[in-house]
Amino acid sequence: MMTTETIKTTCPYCGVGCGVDAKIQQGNLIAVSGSTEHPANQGRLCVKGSALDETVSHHGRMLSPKIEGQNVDWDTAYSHVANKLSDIIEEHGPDAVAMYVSGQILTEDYYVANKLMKGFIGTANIDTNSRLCMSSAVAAHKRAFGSDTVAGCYEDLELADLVILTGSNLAWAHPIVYQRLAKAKAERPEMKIVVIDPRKTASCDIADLHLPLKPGSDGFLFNGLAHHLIANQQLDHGFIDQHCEGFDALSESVQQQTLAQTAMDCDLAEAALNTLYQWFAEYERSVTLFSQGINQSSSGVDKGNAIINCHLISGKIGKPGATPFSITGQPNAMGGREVGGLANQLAAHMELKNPDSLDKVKRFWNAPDLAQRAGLKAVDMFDAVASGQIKAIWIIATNPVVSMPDADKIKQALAHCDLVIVSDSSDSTDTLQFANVCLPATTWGEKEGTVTNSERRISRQRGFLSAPGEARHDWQIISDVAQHMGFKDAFNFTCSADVFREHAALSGFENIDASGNNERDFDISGLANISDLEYQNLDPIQWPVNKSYPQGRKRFFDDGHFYTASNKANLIAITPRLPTYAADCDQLILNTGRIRDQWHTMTRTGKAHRLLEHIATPQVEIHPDTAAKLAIKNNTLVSLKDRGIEYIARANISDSQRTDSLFVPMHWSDAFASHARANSLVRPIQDALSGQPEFKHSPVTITSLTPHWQGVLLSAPDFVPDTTMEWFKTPLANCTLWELIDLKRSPSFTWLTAEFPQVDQWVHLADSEQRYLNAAGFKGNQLQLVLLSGPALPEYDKSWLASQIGTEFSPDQDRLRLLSGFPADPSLQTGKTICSCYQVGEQTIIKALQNGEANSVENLGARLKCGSNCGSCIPELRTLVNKHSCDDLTAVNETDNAA
Ligand SMILES: Nc1nc2c(c(=O)[nH]1)N[C@H]1C(S)=C(S)[C@@H](COP(=O)(O)OP(=O)(O)OC[C@H]3O[C@@H](n4cnc5c(=O)[nH]c(N)nc54)[C@H](O)[C@@H]3O)O[C@H]1N2
Ligand SMILES: Nc1nc2c(c(=O)[nH]1)N[C@H]1C(S)=C(S)[C@@H](COP(=O)(O)OP(=O)(O)OC[C@H]3O[C@@H](n4cnc5c(=O)[nH]c(N)nc54)[C@H](O)[C@@H]3O)O[C@H]1N2
Ligand code: SF4
Ligand SMILES: [Mo]
Repeated sequence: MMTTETIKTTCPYCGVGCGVDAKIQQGNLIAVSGSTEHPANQGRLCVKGSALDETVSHHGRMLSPKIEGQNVDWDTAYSHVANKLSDIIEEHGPDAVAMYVSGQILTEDYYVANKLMKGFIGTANIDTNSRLCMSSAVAAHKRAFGSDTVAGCYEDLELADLVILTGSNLAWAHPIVYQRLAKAKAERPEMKIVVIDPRKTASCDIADLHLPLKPGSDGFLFNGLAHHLIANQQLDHGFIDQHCEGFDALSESVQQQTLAQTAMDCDLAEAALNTLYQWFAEYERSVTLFSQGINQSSSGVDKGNAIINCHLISGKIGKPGATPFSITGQPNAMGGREVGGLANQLAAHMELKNPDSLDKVKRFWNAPDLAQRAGLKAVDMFDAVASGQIKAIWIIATNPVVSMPDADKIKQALAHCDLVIVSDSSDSTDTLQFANVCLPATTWGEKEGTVTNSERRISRQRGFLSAPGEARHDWQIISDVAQHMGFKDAFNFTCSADVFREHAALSGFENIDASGNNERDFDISGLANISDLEYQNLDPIQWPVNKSYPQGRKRFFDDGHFYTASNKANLIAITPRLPTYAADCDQLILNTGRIRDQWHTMTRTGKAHRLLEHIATPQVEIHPDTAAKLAIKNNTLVSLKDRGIEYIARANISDSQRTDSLFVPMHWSDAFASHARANSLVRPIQDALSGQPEFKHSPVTITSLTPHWQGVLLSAPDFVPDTTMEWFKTPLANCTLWELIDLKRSPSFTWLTAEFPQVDQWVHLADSEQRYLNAAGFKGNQLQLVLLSGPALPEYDKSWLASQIGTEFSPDQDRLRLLSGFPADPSLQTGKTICSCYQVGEQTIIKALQNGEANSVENLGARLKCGSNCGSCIPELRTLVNKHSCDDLTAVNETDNAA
């Protein structure tokens, strides 16, 4: 019998940091499930976590180091990189090189990268994609608390009487924290949940109140709340007096921000806003959770402080169920902050601008050329690449050609850079197209190390799969290059545990203030001496871990001690302002963000077919009134434009949108669509304090496109669309689905046959004007491809048609049926997939509801299994239940009785 081993590891996607039990048989990952004992998820996994086993194949992996496209061995690659970097440094100084890293590498990788750049190369030109993600929250924390501290923990959301989600679509972006919240709400329905988001998102499913505020107006809203608390004397005077500074200035600054004024500023109904304010004043236990709707803004830091102010003046911090909560996005956004991965940080929560910190780190690292001042932040860093000031950039575990604002400019910058080094696990990202040197990295399941989640909990990622080809661990690659550059001793690490111990030791190094307290919040010195075995077995633990908190600490600031010079928190008087660009008359506001089943630039989730079922092509969400005004119909093609750059996707008409804005997913890259990199449109506006880009607010125009011809092609053989065509590509299990669009002409049957020389039998239908072309191609009797096309996008049953590819059709079978796009038996139609885990389609669900076989999310789950695994689709199931349930529940009752 084959033995199965279970390895405990951590999910590589979002900042929830769920524990994953990986089941291994003969060196292969055969299944994943949620670890029941992991405090973050207690056994649950969302749809992305549940599909991890589908993403680990070696297909599409980078297998060998490459210089200018040629495979080389590691030694050659190391020498090449080390020599080139050393030459550039010698000629142009250390600031001519840069590193751009990611909240998706492990703490050990991150630590080594930061040490090499800041300590040994001697430049702080190392920044990270966390600049795009958390830097506003970091800056707000530091201004208020004197340290970058997330005060609370997930349990606080469950304990709270009021949870405000602002700028967070928790249901899709942090599904397991959302499920914990939904469960708490189900158990205590009197608990209040408020969503503040210009869009009505899936998170509104459990909300008592949704405030669709004017985009970017959160600063007004939270200053209005501060005004309300002050005007109504709903303050914690004791806490303000003993533990806060700046109350008078804050009071003064919010004086004019009355309810009536705020309702106008935010374009909200006064009564709704007042409800929120009264709840916040009334409930001691209030949590305000914020994410990218706050951070990714030209006033992101101020918005963060406006939120924190309200918690401080009402004493709602450091207590069970009471905290401001900046939730982290990436699996190791928090770890990156610990090691000081941002260009304006040092290491272990020390500051580049503090001479005492510089002295400590220099001595600890024995660093000859420690950087003395902040480096360039992401947007400025790529500008410096474009201008030639930076001559070499090493990009690790991030895909800036897709994820940076003004992304076409990033392409140009990289194209002109002398030396672009890219460490990635995938072999074909948009960024790799610009690499002079490609370094194959191991990834989830292969590497060993730690990540820290949103509640400061450090968990182990464990390796259980062998590295594909020549791939190596990031910490190893960086250390090897450092050694080749001559920094032998400082990078003499033999395993990730070595790196971790050094990182832990630095966190405790001279970490004491005049009164004997920790000078810095981040201190895991309690782990500095762990053995390799203890590291291997390390259980999830919340920092700090030191003499005072050997088992970790749930909440900070419960003692009123802050990390400022006075040990008091700073109340920050801000001047709220709207985003930099207001849309003028023919423009709309472009908002961008996440969808449920995709992760960032899709290099990993794009490999899991079931994750492409939910939303397979890029969509522009648009309000029905806006669409009507512009004569845009649902699911037709639209073009978004700004600065002469065009983006093409399909319209998704939805009243969840405001009339002044559009929403597009951030995920699509040149690998999945011809013109759907959202960031080509996004203007590179940054918050002046944090440098975080304003991804949620760019002006665009939208027009409807009328294609001459559109088709769907399901093809097992490879296919490359003509350059004249627009296209969307979706890999399916047994073939690739292409949506093809030609704005000017209709391709002919001759074109099709030339594209697929391997096909030896065709059935096809075309009209005399060549506007329609439906065809199926066979090799022998095996179906290779089906094309359905015409002036409009053809209707067809995707699941059924895809299931036919690769099957045998003898000539006397109904091959023409394929050209209709639908099965002969209508009961075989399932519609768009709603539940990705069990592949349950919309039509199946609607049928069950209309027939009275189910009338709730729960009995849909009992009947069809949908929603009963990861639960990510429950908000959508509830929408279908509300829309399609029938009054006749006989069938439901019969099922219940039978069960
Ligand atoms: N499925 C999935 N989950 C993910 C990720 C992923 O790629 N896919 N990525 C992870 C990462 S790195 C991150 S950072 C997180 C991000 O998690 P979230 O921040 O929750 O996700 P977003 O969709 O970027 O943005 C959240 C919401 O902000 C709203 N918003 C826009 N403008 C404003 C505004 O002015 N005010 C307010 N209040 N709201 C506004 C948007 O409409 C959107 O619904 O998700 C993490 N989880
Ligand atoms: N318009 C818009 N743009 C955005 C956002 C938005 O909301 N709107 N959000 C921003 C935010 S919050 C974020 S966090 C960024 C995310 O943007 P990116 O960081 O660019 O996105 P990923 O696709 O996660 O890129 C990770 C890369 O690392 C590779 N990789 C995976 N594992 C490893 C590993 O172990 N080692 C190495 N070396 N490589 C590995 C993957 O193949 C992939 O190419 O996008 C930002 N951009
Ligand atoms: S919520 Fe989902 S994506 Fe996030 S860590 Fe948990 S399983 Fe992974
Ligand atoms: Mo992020």
